[in-house]
This record gives sequence, C-alpha cells and structure tokens, in this order.
Amino acid sequence: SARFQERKSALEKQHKTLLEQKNEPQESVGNGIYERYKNPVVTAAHIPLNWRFDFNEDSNPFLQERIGVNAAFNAGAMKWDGKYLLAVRVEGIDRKSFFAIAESPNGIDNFKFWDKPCVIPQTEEPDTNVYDMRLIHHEDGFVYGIFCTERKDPKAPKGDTSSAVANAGIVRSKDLVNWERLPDLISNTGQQRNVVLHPEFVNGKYTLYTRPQDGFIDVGSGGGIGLGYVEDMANPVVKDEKIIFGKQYHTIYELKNGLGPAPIKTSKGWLHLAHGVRNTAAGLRYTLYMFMTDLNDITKVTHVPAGHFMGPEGIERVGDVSNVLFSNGWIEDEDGTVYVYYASSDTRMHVAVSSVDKLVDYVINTPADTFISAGSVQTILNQIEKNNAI
Ligand code: M1P
Repeated sequence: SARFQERKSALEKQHKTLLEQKNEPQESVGNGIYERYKNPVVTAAHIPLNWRFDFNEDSNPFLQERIGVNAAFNAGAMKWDGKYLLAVRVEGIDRKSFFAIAESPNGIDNFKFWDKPCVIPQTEEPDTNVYDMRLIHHEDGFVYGIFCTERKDPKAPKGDTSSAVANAGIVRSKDLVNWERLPDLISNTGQQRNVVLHPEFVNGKYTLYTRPQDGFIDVGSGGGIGLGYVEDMANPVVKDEKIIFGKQYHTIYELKNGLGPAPIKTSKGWLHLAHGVRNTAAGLRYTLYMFMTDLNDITKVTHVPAGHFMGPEGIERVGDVSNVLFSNGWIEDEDGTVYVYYASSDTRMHVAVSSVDKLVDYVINTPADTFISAGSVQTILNQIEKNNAI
C-alpha cells in the first residue's frame, strides 16, 4: 500500500541520514591529550533496517520493528584492508548480546554494518551470552577474537536465576567472516573477563592478559590485571598467571580493573588502556586509565599517570548502566594517529582521537598518584613552582 511504502521510505531516509552524518571534534580547547568527537560513532539506530524490520507487507502490514536492538557498545577494533572496523557488542531487546562488524572509511564517521552479524561457532556447551570482543592481529597470522562467554552458574541454588559464570571464549579467522572456535580459556584462577591476547609471542609462547575473579561481578580477594602464558591456542591452558596490575585502595581502580584493547608497541614501552572501577552511592563508576609496561619485560609496569584518562561526561554519563566508560578497542594508524573507541554507559560507541606521541607523553610525564591528599597538594605545588620559574 502507499502507506507501507511511505513508511518504508521514511525509515530508509532516516537511517541513511544517520549513517552519513559527518562527525567533528568537539568545540573546546581540550586537554591536549585527545579530542572527543561530537557524535557517537555507532548506536543501536545504526543497525541495518533489514535485521530489524520484516519488509514483506503481507506478513508485516504495519511495518513494525520485529527484532529490536537495545544498544551497540564495547567494540573491539582494528584496521583491515584500509578500513576502520569495530566488532560491536550488539545487545538485542531480548538482553542477548552478539557481535557485528561495522566499517568506516575514516575511523570517525560513516560507520556501516556488514550485511550480517558474526556467526560464532559454539562449543559443546552453548554460550548463553557473549560480549566485549578484543580483536588482535597476532604475529602468527590469525586475527583472534577473545570475548566473554557467560553461562548460568550450575551451582546456583534453585530459584537463583541470575548467577552466572564468566570465561574467555576464543575464535580466530583470516577473513573476519569465517570464525574458527577454539576451546574456552582453561585457567585455575576462577572466572575470567577482560582477557586480551598480547600481539607478539613472548619466549615463543602466546601471552594473555587476564582478569581472574571470584564471582560474576565481584573480583573478590583476587582480581587485578593478570598475565599468563599459553603454548597452544587450540589447548588454551594458562600457565604461570600472575597479577601485574592489582586493584588498590582509594584509587579509580579501587574495586576492580581490567585491560581494554591489546597494547600498542612504542619505542618507550607498551601503551595500555584499561578500565578502573570504584563504588559510589550512585553505583559502580567506570573510568578509563592508561599505563606503560617495559618493552623487554612486559610484566613490569613502568609508568602510571594518576587518575583517569577519560571519565564519562555529559550524555556519556547516562544510559542503561550509567556512569560507565568502557573501551576494548583502539586503532593505531600508519601515521601514528590513535583512534580510541569507547562506549558510554553500556549504550553507544564514541571515538576520541590522539596520537602515539601524545599518549606516550601523557603516560610518561603526567604525575603519578601519591595515594594521599597531601601528596596531591604537593604535586600541584611542585607544578606551580616550576611555572613560576619560567
Ligand atoms: O557494566 C559495566 C561493565 O561491566 C562489566 O565489566 P567488568 O567485568 O570489568 O566489571 C562487563 O559486563 C562490561 O561489559 C560492562 O560494560
């Protein structure tokens, strides 16, 4: 009918306008470390219309949305064939997350999803939910996708319909379309989330950053960013796992922390982006922070700027899980530009643009935490004195 066609055209026009919207840096002088951009880069509204609508007028006379999408966030990222790709965590209104690749020609706008969502083969025990994929182009030639797989806790008492067990699921691919599923991570330190593969072999072994936790939400007595070694990704038993960056009292990572994307190699050390969590009266607050590890000993943390690198601002503060920034993807371009892809409040994806030089300067020259208020004051006094001497 004319009404059906009219509605279809309106939907298509609205979608096209959103996808083709130009993105620009925010108008503020900024902090000199990175530039935030005005628009989110990927949202639930970016999901292709033909995933959501049945366009057959006989079976869908009102052209209703049949399969709703709630959010698009926590994306892995990589440059592939000259394009900027995000492996987005798409969360349906049915609460299930899955992965779908969105591609942009420039890294800051025009993100468009590939034709179909990713098909992730299952292990013998199907994943109930999957999320937060890190994409790593390993020097063995494969692109690995390491993600969180969640299943109901078999030990949950009857009537407990929310306790879950988290672990790292592993897939690899040579074309990002056909994925080979490997066994889930085998670690004896409890549940795992925020597991990331180091892009290079270390002493001939695969090296994984881990985040052991006692429970599904609580890291408990353990936690922290761990590091362990795997001989064969087809039998991913983590050995010699040790914590390289623990949670710490009265910091932005007081409750828990976890690694974001795989680190970027620089002449000064490995640059890391992570998230830190602290508890507040308003609930958990997630911010992003950075640190650097030694080029020759990746277990050694060499620099940690005090506080957060990015915290939620403005609209970023609001969403399904408010007061959260989370990042599991960044892209280092050939010219040294770094695109930091971050999600706000478990709802949408944004980009902040920096460079390797700027990030290295930030990590090395930002004062470290002194862990007490008087120390923070002294750090400011030192800077005032230095400025007065100019
Ligand atoms: O809701 C905030 C985040 O909570 C979890 O992160 P973590 O294990 O670090 O606490 C994850 O569920 C993550 O997806 C989510 O964004």
